[in-house]
Amino acid sequence: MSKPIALNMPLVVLLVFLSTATAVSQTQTANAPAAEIFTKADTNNDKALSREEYEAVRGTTPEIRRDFFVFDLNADQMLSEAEFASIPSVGGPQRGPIPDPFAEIVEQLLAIIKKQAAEKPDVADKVEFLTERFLVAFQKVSNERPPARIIADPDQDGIVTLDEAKRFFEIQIGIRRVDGQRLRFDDGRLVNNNLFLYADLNANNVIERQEFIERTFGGANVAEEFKTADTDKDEQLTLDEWCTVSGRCVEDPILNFLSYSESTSFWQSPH
Ligand SMILES: [Ca+2]
Ligand SMILES: [Ca+2]
Ligand SMILES: [Ca+2]
Ligand SMILES: [Ca+2]
Repeated sequence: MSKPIALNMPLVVLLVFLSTATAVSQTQTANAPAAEIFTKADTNNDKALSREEYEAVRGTTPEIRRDFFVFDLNADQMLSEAEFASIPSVGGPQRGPIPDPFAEIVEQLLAIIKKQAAEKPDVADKVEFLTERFLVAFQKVSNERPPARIIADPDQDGIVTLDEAKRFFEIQIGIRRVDGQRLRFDDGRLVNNNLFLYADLNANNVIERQEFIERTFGGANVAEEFKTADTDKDEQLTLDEWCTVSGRCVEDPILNFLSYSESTSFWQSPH
C-alpha cells in the first residue's frame, strides 16, 4: 500500500470537489515549461518555493495567491516542483498530477486483500486468487456486460493476479471503463463517460458523426468539432479521440473549483 496522504484542508476541499464536479468549458494557457519557471524562481536552490519566491516570478494577484494555498498539497507552506507543476496556470495542458482520492481507495482495497491472502508479508505482492473465489468474496454476481468474471480475469486463465485485481477495483470505482480504458487523468481531468454512453445510441463503443452531432449538446460548430477530433478520419470517435474535445467531453473539476473560488474575497489579502 502506498504511504497515506497527509490530508490538509485545501486538499480535502479540492478532493471532495473532485467527486462531485460537473462539466466546465475553460481553456488553459501554457507558459514556459513549469520546470524552467520553477528553477528560475527557486533562488536559494532548496528545491522548493517559498511564498516570496513564488510571488516574485508569478505576481501577487488574488488568483496567484490562491493557487499557492490550494496547490500546497502537503501544507508545508512551500511548493515542491510537483506541486508547482500541478497549477493549471503554470502547467497548462501539460500540468502535473495531483493525488486522486479514488486511486487511494483502490490502494486501500488492494492492501486489504493482500493482508488477508498472504501468509507472509514478503509474498504479499505476489498473491493471486482463483477467479470464482475472488468474485464470491466481492459478491460480484451481477449481470454486467461483459460478465464480472471477464472484468476480473481479462486473460481468462482462471486466476486473478494483483494487477487484474487492481484493474477490477478501478473499473468498479470508475477510474476505468469496463474495457480497461482510463476515465480519470492524473492531472485531475475526468472523461465525461455519462455523455459518451448517452451519445453512443447504437452502443458500439464509438461515437459516429451523427451521434456526435445530435446527442452531445454541441453548439454551432459541433460538426467542425467532430472533424477535428476524428484524427484518423474514419468517421467515428474512439474514447481517445473523444478526449481531445475539451469542454463537455472531458470535465476539468480543478478549473471548475478554481473558477468558483475566484468569486470569494478570501484571496484578496495576505493571510
Ligand atoms: Ca508543499
Ligand atoms: Ca488472469
Ligand atoms: Ca456509436
Ligand atoms: Ca476516428
